[in-house]
Amino acid sequence: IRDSTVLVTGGAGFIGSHLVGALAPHNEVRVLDNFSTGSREYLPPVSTAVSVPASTPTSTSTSASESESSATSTGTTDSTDSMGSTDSTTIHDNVTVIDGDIGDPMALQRAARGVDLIFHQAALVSVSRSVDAPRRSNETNLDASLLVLEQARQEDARVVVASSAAVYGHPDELPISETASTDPNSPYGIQKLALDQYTRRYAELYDLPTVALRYFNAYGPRQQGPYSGVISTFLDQARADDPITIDGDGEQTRDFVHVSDIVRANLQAATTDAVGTAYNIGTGERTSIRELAELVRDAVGSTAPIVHREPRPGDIRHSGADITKARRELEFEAQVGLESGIRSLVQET
Ligand code: UD2
Repeated sequence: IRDSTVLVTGGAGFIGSHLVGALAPHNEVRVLDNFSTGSREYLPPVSTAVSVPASTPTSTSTSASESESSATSTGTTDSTDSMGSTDSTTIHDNVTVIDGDIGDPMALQRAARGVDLIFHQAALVSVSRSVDAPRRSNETNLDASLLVLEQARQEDARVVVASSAAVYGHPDELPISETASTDPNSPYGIQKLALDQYTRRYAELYDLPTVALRYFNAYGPRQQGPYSGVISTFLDQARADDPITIDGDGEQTRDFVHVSDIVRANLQAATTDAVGTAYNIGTGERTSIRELAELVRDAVGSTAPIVHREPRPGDIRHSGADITKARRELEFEAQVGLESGIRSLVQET
C-alpha cells in the first residue's frame, strides 16, 4: 500500500515494528504503543526528532510493567488527563509515535484521527499470564481492542486485526482450516476468539472492511522476553551453550511462520476485497520441537545438550495451518522456510 495514513497499534512491538518498517517508506504511519514490551529501538532510525509538547507531563512507560501500563483510562497515569494529552514524537519523516495505551480513548482518538487503515497488533501476548490474571489480559486483548474497532468505525477505516491460532484450542483437524471448531483452552484464546468474531461482525453490522489474521507460531528478530516463543528461547540457550529445554517428548509439532511472512499477510489484508473474514497465517508445514532444537543448535554451531523436562500442562499436541483460504483469497504464500528463517535469525541478531 502507498500514500495512506496508517495506525499500527503495538507498533513498537515484535510484529508491529516490522510492519511499521515495511509501511514507513510509502505511507504516513502512526504508532500507538505503551512501551510495556515494545522498544523505540525497533522503530525506523531517527531523522527528525520533534517532540510535540504535551500540555501535562506524561508517564515514562518504557520501564513500566504490564500492570502499571494498564489498558484502562482509569488505571493509567497522568497521560490520560482531562485534555487527553499524550506524548508524541516524530522519529522518522513519516512515523509519529504516540506513547499511550490503546485502552485510553484520548490517546487512541488522537492516534487514529484521519487514518485510512488500522493494523491492530497491540496485545498482552502471554498465555500463562492470561491464566494467572484473566481480567487484566481481557482488558487489553478484548475491552481495549473493542475501542480500537469502535475507533475504526468512527474513522471509517479498514482494520486488520491480529488474531491467533489460539482460537482453535486443541484442534479437531489437521491441518487446521478456518472452519475447524474453535474451543480455546486459555483466557488468551477466549479473548482472541471474541475479538476475531467481533472483527468479522463489524464488516457485516457496520459495513466496515475488516480482516482477522490468525497467526500460527510467529518467530523472527525482536521476539524476546519472558513470553517469547520457543525459537527465541532455544536460540538464547544454544548461544549460551546452556541445555536446550524440551517440554515433554518433543514430538509435539508447530507451524512456525517468519515475521516477514506475517507482515506480507498484513499488507495483503490491507487491500483485499475479501473482507469480513478470518485467515490462517502459517506456512502449512509442521515441525516437531525435537527437530527444532536440533535445527537451532546446528545453526548456532553450539554443543549445548538437549534435555527433556516435564510436559507443559495443557500443551497442544499438534498445530498446523491449512492456508488454502489465505492462498486463494489473500494471495498469501509463506516465503521463508524454517531452516532459512532460523539461519537468518542467527546471522542477523
Ligand atoms: C503459541 C503462541 C500463543 C498462542 C498459542 C496458540 C507463541 C510464543 N505463543 O503458543 O500466543 O497463540 O500458540 O496455540 O507463539 N517448548 C519447549 N521448551 C521451551 C519452550 C517451549 O519444549 O523452552 C515447547 C512448548 O511446550 C510447546 C512448543 O514448544 O509445545 C511451542 O511453545 P511456545 O510457547 O513457543 O508456543 P505455543 O504453541 O505454546
